[in-house]
Amino acid sequence: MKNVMIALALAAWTVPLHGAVLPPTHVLPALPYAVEALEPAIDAETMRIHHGRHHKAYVDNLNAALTTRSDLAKLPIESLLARASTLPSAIRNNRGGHWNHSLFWEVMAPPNQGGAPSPALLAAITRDFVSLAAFQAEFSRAATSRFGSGWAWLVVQDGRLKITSTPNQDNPLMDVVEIKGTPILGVDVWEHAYYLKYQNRRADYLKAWWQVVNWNEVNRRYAKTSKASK
Ligand code: MN3
Repeated sequence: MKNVMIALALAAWTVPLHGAVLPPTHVLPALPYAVEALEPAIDAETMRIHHGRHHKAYVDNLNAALTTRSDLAKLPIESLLARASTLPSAIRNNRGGHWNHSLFWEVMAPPNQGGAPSPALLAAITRDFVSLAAFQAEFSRAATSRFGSGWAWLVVQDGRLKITSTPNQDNPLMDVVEIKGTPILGVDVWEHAYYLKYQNRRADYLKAWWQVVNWNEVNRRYAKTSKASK
């Protein structure tokens, strides 16, 4: 009975007096593996802080920023990001941060457990970048040359693969970027992603990062975009 009373009290709390149900709040997704699972490429302490503090802060700050903008809180994610240029910076940065990190955890897997590019993805990579090695070199170049904080991406744009990078927590779904598309792989090159282990050696972080790319997830995301365009 006591539990029922608490449940009723909580339910009443989420429904304002005028009867409108508040939009759902964003939740920090659990990591799909243990914090130490990506070692030695990415150390446990970096993962613990990156997920538990940085990503959590984006989620918490996003929820706080949306409390006064229920109009924006109701929008599907694609529509929200597509109007990034008009968003308050707290919503643009924290929604981007939440989206980007949610992808980032999924496109990584413990060393040697991420599989390999599917025949379909490999064919597209070969078509658009000549070879897998050439693609990886160009992607790493985009990631190392991104000045300051940001991300490097592999996106699908009108059926073609493209490499791009964005500053801060922007991403290729936003209307503010030069190269738009659906991201299927992304790497965080903010210093908080690698500084504890690699200090200023971003190139070394990237070299190790390829060992923990979850190609199975990249393949899945690629297949989804090709299905959507048919
Ligand atoms: Mn980060």
